[in-house]
Amino acid sequence: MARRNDEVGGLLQEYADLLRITGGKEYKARVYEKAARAVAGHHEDVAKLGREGLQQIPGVGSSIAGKIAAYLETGHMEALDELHATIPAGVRNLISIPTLGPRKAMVLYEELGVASVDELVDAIHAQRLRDLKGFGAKTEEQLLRGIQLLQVAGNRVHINVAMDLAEEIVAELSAVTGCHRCTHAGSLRRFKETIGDVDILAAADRRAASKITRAFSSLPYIDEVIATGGTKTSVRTTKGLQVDLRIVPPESWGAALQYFTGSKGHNIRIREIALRNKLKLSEYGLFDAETDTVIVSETEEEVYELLGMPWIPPPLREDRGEIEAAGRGELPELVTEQELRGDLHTHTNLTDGLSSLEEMVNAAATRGFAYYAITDHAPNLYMQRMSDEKMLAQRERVRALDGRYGSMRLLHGTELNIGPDGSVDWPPAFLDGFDICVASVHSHFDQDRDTMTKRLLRAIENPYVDIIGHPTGRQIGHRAGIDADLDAVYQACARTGTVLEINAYPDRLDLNDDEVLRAKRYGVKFAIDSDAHSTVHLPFVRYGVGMAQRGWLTAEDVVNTWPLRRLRSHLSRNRRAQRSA
Ligand code: DGT
Ligand code: CA
Ligand code: CA
Ligand code: ZN
Repeated sequence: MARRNDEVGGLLQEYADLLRITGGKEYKARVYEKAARAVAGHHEDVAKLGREGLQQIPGVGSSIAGKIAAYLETGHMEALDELHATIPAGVRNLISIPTLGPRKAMVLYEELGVASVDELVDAIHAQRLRDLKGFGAKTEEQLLRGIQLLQVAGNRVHINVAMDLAEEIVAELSAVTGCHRCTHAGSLRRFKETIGDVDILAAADRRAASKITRAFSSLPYIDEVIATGGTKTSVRTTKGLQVDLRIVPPESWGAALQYFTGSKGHNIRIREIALRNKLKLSEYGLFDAETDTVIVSETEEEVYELLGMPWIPPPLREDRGEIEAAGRGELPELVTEQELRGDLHTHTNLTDGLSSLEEMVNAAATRGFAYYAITDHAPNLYMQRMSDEKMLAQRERVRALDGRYGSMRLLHGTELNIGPDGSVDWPPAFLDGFDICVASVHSHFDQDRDTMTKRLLRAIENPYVDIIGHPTGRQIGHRAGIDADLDAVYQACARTGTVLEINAYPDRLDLNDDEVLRAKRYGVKFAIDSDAHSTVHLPFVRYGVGMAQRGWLTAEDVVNTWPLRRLRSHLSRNRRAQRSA
């Protein structure tokens, strides 16, 4: 079984939400919310800790530890069950709508009986909200916009949720005797930012196929078997995610993997090329179009080769010019996770991180990084209570640790806040003390396009700003990105050498592939960063790499694949110009 931390963290968060909705004490809700984050970000599997061990997690006291232990033992959290009995589950879904808080959700439920997002939409259209205190035409408009944002995400899940599940299933099925190969395909293999359903492909002969199907259908976290035949089975997990399993004979593995990886658009083009070559390519394999005999294609490489092309990496398979590029022998040499030499945006528990400086640096060292930047929040994010003294004291600790982790070097940085007017937290003299500065928008997301563009341009022009963090500020399924003239932003970044981040945190993935492609055309450089708030977040960079690959980036485009010397000289060029001015 995978770590159960996210599951337990999810329950604690749900408890906090329901406490708020039912008008419980705010401080109590905050205690549970804090515990939820701490549990989810804790480096050890909560299922292995026991009551004593659970209490070692910051923010988890004896009462919460007791609840978690009981849940892990019985599958129930009594206090949560009690709240569930008083309030329908759909009411909690209401507060996932941006701009709808717990108090308003309760009013909607108590006054109008609204207990789901759909019922809320109906109530808005019937203008039933107008008579409620605290709701008006403007609220209605905001709510509808928020709901739209939710529905664009629809039933799709964040990529890490799908990946964790897929890797667990692949490990289970690979262990079945007679399973030749097993892997995930579909949008997950292409590293799309959200995943509709998980596609798993296995290669096996007939006898093993039924054993694999049985193993699949009886996995503990499967709620319902939707359909099952000889080689095709679809299930739904307890969390509501659909998983499709296909089993093919080993000699068709290459063709099947190609087919089920998609995208549909890419496959349509590939099939046309096959036809022109008198070949038939389908989910059943690769065939000679005239004799209908199967052509053995145990690997995807063979399939693409038969079509006269080199193998195309899955993240490129979106019919965005990759087939033409492959035909010309001009596929980009995509950046890989192994090429990343460092992470340039990470936090510690000095601000809102969960792990200590030492824990983060230790974990970074085990990833084999050549350099690692600590970039805690700056003072203008008031709730983090940063001060000059704290920052300088952290710098001392960083300097003292530097050199103790083999050849890995530490950079002391910060994540500045881009103020409403484009200014940042500290004056130049203080900024000059940092090795690296990320700057991000953390407030005033609703500024008009013109103001927002000027704001970003001013930050980009600031010689101390090295990287713009999560440039659009979007949160998948939760908050749309800012409105700005991004072409102007990309142009300014290319001119000043200011780096744009590909924030790898799975609910951000910002910039995304479309924007990366667009920015690259201006000659922008990128940084793939985890924005880790815990040691367990450091591996998220793989999703950032996936996004970079979908944006056709090579190592040359990504500054944190560069050797430290080159990186440092790039970062300091604007500052040098500033000092000599
Ligand atoms: P998703 O699940 O919405 O995140 O996206 P995909 O790409 O995983 O789509 P899915 O699960 O419906 O299908 C998996 C792959 O199977 C898809 O990427 C390509 C292939 N496929 C599915 N339906 C068709 C089809 O009608 N024509 C062709 N050529 N390929 C298809
Ligand atoms: Ca899929
Ligand atoms: Ca599917
Ligand atoms: Zn951050």
